[in-house]
Amino acid sequence: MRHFTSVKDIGDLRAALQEAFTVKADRFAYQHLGKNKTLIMIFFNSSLRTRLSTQKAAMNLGMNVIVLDINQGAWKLETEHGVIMDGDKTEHLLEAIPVIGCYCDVIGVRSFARFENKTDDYEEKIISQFIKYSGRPVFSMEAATRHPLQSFADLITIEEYKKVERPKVVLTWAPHPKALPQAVANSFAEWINETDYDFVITHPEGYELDPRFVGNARVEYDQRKAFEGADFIYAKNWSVYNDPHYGEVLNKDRSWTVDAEKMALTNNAYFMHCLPVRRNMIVTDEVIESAQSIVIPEAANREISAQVVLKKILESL
Ligand code: AN0
Ligand code: CP
Repeated sequence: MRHFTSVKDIGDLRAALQEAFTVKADRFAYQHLGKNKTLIMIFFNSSLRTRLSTQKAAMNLGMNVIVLDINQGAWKLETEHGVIMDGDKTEHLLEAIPVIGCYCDVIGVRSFARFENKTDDYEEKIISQFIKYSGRPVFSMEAATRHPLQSFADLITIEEYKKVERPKVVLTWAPHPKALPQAVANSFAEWINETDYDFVITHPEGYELDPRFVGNARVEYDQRKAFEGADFIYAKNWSVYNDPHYGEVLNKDRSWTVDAEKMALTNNAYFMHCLPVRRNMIVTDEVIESAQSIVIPEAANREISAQVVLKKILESL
């Protein structure tokens, strides 16, 4: 595998999951792969889990790691082609990217949707330039439309916790005060659609996701109905996808918060969220603190998904 930006890059999903369990059982067995290899992680946005888990995964593989927060100490980057750079941007992405490529063997990029231009976001304008101009393998640490390292970790977690072969998995929208990307939800849908799980997406009207990601999932506008018999509840907020309200927050309706009364409708479902989570907006304290909440093991599996992806990239160098 050279680049990793979506589920299609991982190849056979069953085999990738098997590899995840092998890596998890002995995560220091592949130190030779990363010896004298350098990972540079570029962050255009904040992170706790992705930064720590990906660095840990790289160290498990024996790699050297450099982390750069573009907004803290680097030059302000121009990303548009053809502009006269007489404003506050000091350097162009078209120089910065190949320069970054000079100092490393693998590049991880976090660059969220900017909500300035839907086409730019959905064409993955930033990460695709890293792929084009860095000369290095590039992997997504959440780009504009997807967060594949998260979705892979989510799938590993579901496989670990599921009690039936084909669990009912429900992706539910939940309220949040600020506009968030669709990336986590898109990506979760894209990965779950590669399984044979019973997959339902529930959200208020107006929050329809891009049909390319919804795929064959059933969409149910009644959240309570969606929860009935669920084995996993995966909560996430996202802002509007459809025009003319792309990137907007239409409502912060707390009747969509995941609470104990709704969880009681499920088949004693596990509660999942990628984190960071706003308590008592997305989910009540009671649910996230309950025995059914698996948000911490889910976060722990980020180290494993990152290690499988880095291992596959290193094996291809
Ligand atoms: C980001 C998002 O929703 O895409 C990152 C989640 C992993 N969340 C926030 O910005 C709160
Ligand atoms: N889940 C996740 O990607 O968390 P961070 O934004 O903290 O990296």
